[in-house]
Amino acid sequence: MKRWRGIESDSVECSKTERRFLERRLLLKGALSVGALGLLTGCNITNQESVRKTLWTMSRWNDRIQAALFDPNRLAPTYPDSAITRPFPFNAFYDEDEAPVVEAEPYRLELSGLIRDRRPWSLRELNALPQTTQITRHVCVEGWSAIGKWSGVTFRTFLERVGADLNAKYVGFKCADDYYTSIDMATALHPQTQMTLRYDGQILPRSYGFPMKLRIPTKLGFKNPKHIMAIYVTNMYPGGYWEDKGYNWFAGL
Ligand SMILES: Nc1nc2c(c(=O)[nH]1)N[C@H]1C(S)=C(S)[C@@H](COP(=O)(O)O)O[C@H]1N2
Ligand SMILES: [Mo]
Repeated sequence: MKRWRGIESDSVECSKTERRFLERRLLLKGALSVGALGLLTGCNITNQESVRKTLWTMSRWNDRIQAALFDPNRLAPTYPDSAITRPFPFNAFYDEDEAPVVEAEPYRLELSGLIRDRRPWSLRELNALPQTTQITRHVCVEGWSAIGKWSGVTFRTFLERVGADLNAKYVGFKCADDYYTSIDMATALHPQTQMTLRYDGQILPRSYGFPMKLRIPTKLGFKNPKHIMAIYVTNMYPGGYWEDKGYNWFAGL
């Protein structure tokens, strides 16, 4: 309990409503286990900055535990064509008509960081790589899920092809909107992690991430970046759009 003294010493009681709100937020964001939450229910915590720091540290620790538990060979369930959700829901931090417009030409996927061959890739070159298809379930933290059919290049194939350092810790993504996210290398190399170029047999529609998105059926929806413009490999924690606002970074299913 010693570690908590710093927080308790300069804090005051909070109201039942505040406590409920905090507990809900923490559970929603998966930042805390129920056991750890118990430590907070006395709620001597209104020193926002130290609470924020403590939760951040715990969340990063939680990420490491989740990463250690991740089984690189366990496959997400797949479904028949008949199970596909139609129409497939759109989601972003803006309305559908505001989705970015990216032109197929002169699109070039940029590569940087711990990658041997960092030359940019055109859509035509990406389409020339071996393609795979998956019908899997997309799960959004906002409380919906849907089954979709995505085709593209197995991400591992691409990473090997460009000579990415497969021992590096993270792969980061920058999108055509202000979105960005990052994943652990084990997930990047998972056999179902896909650089997606097609949705349901069509060229990936604008709403669903044209010209290219990452489909990761082992992670929550917000870890599936759409409209990817740049990919980098790094050992420095890159964070993400929602992750930097407090969502759990690993966000595995
Ligand atoms: N570039 C970008 N990628 C994004 C998002 C976004 O706002 N911008 N939202 C994420 C979230 S929260 C979800 S649930 C899925 C939604 O993908 P969909 O529109 O194909 O259903 O995209 C993810 N990837
Ligand atoms: Mo989401």
